[in-house]
Amino acid sequence: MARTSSQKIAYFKQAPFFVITLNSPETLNALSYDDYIYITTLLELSENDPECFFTVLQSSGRFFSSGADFNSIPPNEASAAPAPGAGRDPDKVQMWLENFLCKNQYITQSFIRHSKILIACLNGPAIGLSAAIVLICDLVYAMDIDKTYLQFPFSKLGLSNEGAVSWTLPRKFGRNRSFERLLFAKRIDGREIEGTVINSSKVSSTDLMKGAGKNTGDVVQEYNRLILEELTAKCANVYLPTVLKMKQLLRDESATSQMELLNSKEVNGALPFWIDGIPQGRFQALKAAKAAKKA
Ligand code: CO8
Repeated sequence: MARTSSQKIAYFKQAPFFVITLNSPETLNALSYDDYIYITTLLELSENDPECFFTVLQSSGRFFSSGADFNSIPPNEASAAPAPGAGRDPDKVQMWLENFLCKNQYITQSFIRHSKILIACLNGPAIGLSAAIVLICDLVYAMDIDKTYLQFPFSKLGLSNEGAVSWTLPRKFGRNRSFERLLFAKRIDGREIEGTVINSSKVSSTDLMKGAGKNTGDVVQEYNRLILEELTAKCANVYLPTVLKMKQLLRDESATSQMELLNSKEVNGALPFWIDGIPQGRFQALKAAKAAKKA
């Protein structure tokens, strides 16, 4: 039986940190819309807790997150593209407004508007919407920079930019390089974004691997614990309300509004693809390819 979002995603408070942990390594932490929306409710818990100043995203297994769970995407129906001269089926427009546009925009918006310091601790690669969320984060740490990458396979899936990458990626990675990686769904290796997206930390994966018989699960758990320890040490003597003021200044209102505008343009731009059934078909093909590889 499919696990519920609250079984796949854990959280705890260790003031000043509110920690959210993705816990479905068997799918490389793929997330359905229900899961992403569940995470937004956890962001809200942190937002409303005066003892929490940092919201920390951690994960499990080999990947931080493989993005959208292809098992959660409804299958493609017969080609829904309108006949020449005919309008789109209003039921389908309604359906994909509810199933894609509202949810995707809301999820991204929740991260954009989060006022606590958002931190991603990458135990491995992040893909798709999850990678876009990493780019919204204020601080990003990587367990092993050489095994870390971000990838946005939107073009291959018949999607368009989402998660406000149209704003975040060019600013953090450069305009023309962003074009190349987004248009052709090419990976961005950890080393390429070291110092710009990925912050340095003392926790080293080589040290974590020391000791016989350690599996990935143990190593990632240890990493999650140690990075939180390092952050706790960094917070010593920091007057915590100042960090939230600094976030307001570093991410000023005009930047936030631009991100929101692009979030809105992104989902409106991709809506016709969903109404016409393009991503559904491509996600089905991806799922079938994975099943064939396994057989
Ligand atoms: N969804 C569901 N299951 C997945 C996913 C996924 N996205 N990714 C991996 N898995 C599963 C595999 O099926 C496999 O399961 P099993 O062991 O039962 O066969 C297990 O995780 C391990 O995966 P692989 O064997 O494929 O591991 P590899 O190391 O060979 O490959 C990859 C890792 C490269 C990540 C590969 O699995 C892959 O390409 N996955 C798909 C990634 C992807 O395209 N994600 C979608 C991104 S687009 C996006 O996020 C925007 C979505 C907008 C709509 C949002 C709706 C929620």
